[in-house]
Amino acid sequence: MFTEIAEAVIHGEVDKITALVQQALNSGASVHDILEQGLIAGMNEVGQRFRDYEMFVPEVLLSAKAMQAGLNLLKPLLAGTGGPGRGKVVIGTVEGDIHDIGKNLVISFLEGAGFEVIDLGTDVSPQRFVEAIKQEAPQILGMSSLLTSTLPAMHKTIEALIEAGIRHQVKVLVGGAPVTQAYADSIGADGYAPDGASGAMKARQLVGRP
Ligand code: B1M
Repeated sequence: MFTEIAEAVIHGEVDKITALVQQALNSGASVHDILEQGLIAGMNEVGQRFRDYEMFVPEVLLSAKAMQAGLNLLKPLLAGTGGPGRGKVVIGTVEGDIHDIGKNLVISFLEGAGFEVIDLGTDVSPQRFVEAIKQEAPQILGMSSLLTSTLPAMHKTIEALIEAGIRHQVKVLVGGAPVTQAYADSIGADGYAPDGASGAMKARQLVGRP
């Protein structure tokens, strides 16, 4: 069942994925297993094939669409651990980077944990982050980066917060495949999380409500 879901992601079968995920849920599979062993496993294989030049951008985009369709079905089920009122998170993918599937998954977990989330989308400049912090006054700023080449944009954004005199107003949480705890420490972020579930847990710790 999970292999079929992963295959549907790999082949970008948007219509099929909804039926398969629904079927898995009906049969009692856990959301965690559908995510990890189905959708994410499929996307990891896509990444491997992309790197090996066996898949190209148009096919990867279809896979991304299929993954998102599956995620949309799981999204309401990721809720339930938090209850409302944990605080506000402004989040975005950093400048130069248009990957958003991981960010969207993190958002689902944050919302599930009771956070209000303002999503700035992708390719978000440091200035845009600064403006959003001033406007929204969130407790947490979340940044996602999937490209090694856009990692420095996280650092630039933290520097922009310092320059604007608002660094102390928010806790900064960072994540994405090339991000590590050591990198997060080196740029002065307050937290790092390797995946969506731990992202929500970290966010709760950062606002002092674990
Ligand atoms: Co691109 N891409 N891509 N891509 N892509 C990667 C990231 C890559 C690893 C593929 C590879 O070479 N194997 C590689 C990056 C190498 C590197 O720099 N280290 C790469 C590249 C090179 C590129 C292009 C440069 C390719 C090109 O054009 N030559 C280009 C860059 C475009 C740009 O951004 N400027 C590009 C384009 C694309 C598509 C547009 C085709 C598409 C994106 C579609 C979309 O997002 N809407 C795409 C995709 C789909 C991928 C792969 C295959 C899948 C990414 C994904 O969605 N994973 C990816 C290979 C891979 O990761 N296996 C790849 C599933 C997702 C659930 O995981 O995003 O890691 P992830 O998110 C996780 C965690 O990282 C974490 O939690 C999430 C959930 O568990 N997390 C956070 C993420 N953000 C977080 C924030 C947090 C906390 C945790 O707190 C705030």
